[in-house]
Amino acid sequence: MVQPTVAAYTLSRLAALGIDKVFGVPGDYAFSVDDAVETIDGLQWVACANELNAAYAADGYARIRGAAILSTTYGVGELSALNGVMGSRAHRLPVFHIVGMPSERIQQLGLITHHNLGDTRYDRFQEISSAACCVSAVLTPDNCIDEVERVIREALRQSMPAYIVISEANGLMPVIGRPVRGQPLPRVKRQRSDPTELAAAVGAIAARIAAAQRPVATITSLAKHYGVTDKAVKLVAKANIPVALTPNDKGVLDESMAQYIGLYAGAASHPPAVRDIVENADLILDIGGVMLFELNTGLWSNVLDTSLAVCIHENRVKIGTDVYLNVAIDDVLDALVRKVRKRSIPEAPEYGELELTGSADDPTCSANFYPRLQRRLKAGDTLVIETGTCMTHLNGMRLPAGVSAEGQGMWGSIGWATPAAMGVAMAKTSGNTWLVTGDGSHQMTFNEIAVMGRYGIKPRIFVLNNGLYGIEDVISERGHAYDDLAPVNYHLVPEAFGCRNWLCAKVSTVAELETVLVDIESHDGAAYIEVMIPDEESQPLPDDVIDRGYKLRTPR
Ligand SMILES: Cc1ncc(C[n+]2csc(CCOP(=O)(O)OP(=O)(O)O)c2C)c(N)n1
Ligand SMILES: [Mg+2]
Repeated sequence: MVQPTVAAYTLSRLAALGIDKVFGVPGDYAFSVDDAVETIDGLQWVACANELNAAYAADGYARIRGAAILSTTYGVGELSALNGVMGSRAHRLPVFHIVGMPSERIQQLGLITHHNLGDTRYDRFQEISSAACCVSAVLTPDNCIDEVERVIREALRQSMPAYIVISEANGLMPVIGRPVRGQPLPRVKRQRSDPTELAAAVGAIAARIAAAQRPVATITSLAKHYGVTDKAVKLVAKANIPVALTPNDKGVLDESMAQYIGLYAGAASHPPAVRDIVENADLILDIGGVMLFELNTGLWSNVLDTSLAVCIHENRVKIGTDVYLNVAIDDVLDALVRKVRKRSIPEAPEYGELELTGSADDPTCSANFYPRLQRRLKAGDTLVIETGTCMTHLNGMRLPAGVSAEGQGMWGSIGWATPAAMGVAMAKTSGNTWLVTGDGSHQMTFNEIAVMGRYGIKPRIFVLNNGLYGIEDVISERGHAYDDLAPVNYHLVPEAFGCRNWLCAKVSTVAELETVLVDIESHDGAAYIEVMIPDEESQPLPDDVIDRGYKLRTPR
């Protein structure tokens, strides 16, 4: 058998996980990788508009498929991708970032090359790029097979990005040793448990569940990215424990499930009764590890007694001051599903569809847009939510049965959602991808629309045009010129970017919005709708909230 090259082997080993796209921008140092993609069956290159977009797209893809490949070139390429990869780290997504670098021959000869700082130090970007990853490796023909196994194992074990460096010369050389075949991701066991710790942890959790009078559970996006949402859902459904999600975890479960009660975010919970249920619970079963950052807790207004929490992390369980180590989350959940008994479930607070407001001639605004959007989402669809005003509306909105959502609340890098929606749409095998984004976020990365058009994907995109960095205007007091945006005619963008058969429209009234929502249903192609939102909607928060949350009086 002919041995594959280092580049081809690495890619095919990653493809064996079930990855079928490489998001990237080519570069001369990365040609061995770029060329190899074309030789691997089932792997398609997606030529992104820039490396940051490619990283965001890979992030979106990994949310659906469980892992993704990102390919950039040395220095200029990898550094442009860094914000996106760091976001994948914050949101616990295994994105394999493969970077091409100058050949070892150039390095050994001490030659000076481009994309460097005019000296002969070649490894300085490795320190920077690897900071966004949990594992990294510089591949050679001799170490390739072992290192690729180590990198995959660790990225999956920690559910975080990995940084893989392949030089132009080494990328073209055959690997030495016996190639590993690999398994599709759902069949990979990410962590193994210590049996004694596992039995002790499961026994302790089961006892806490059995003793609780008012338990509540939460399932986080880590559970989803670890591929164990089904097990977590089975557990809370079997034990009949009410489940709340925090904003950062929006979309991880089917919100039509009987046990779902709504969004918990301290004083910003929705419906508001969720706050009482969570804060009066005598057991908080935290599956995945909730993040208590300010945007997830209504500006730290949460009042949670963490001694009542049972936290099931990917490889440890924390119950009050007891910590159980080396207990894999899938093993813990499987064992608990077998052990728990059904209990009666308290009545859930009222949490249904948003009220339909507005009549035909009314100008479009948030109050009449979101209820109409909610009624159009169907089972199997994914809603991609950008950071900004729309996130506050969409997080509180109950998703219809079978609809999932993706957001980036924790890292919150605006511009993420547009390329991420592309990655989501490319990863999904059925159902529609809906994107809701503010104009300020969208203008950062909207050149990815051209890439969507080129590859023929069919997202349904809503750009909310208020001419403002609205949410910043709200939290910084209104009227600062730095929050104003250029007056872009967004609905003309797909045409300019060469997208064919896209349904494009600008809607300013409720009647126009309703017409376009109907038209989208029967249109076999992408849709791109610019929805005008009055800037007066963005009213500043009370001064004391601004001060407490964002200015001088943040908590010490
Ligand atoms: C990369 C990045 N730069 C800046 C910010 C700060 N920021 C957060 S939200 C926001 C404004 C979003 O405006 P837009 O997308 O128009 O949404 P709106 O609130 O107006 O609906 C800004 C600038 C950020 N989160 N990420
Ligand atoms: Mg805006």
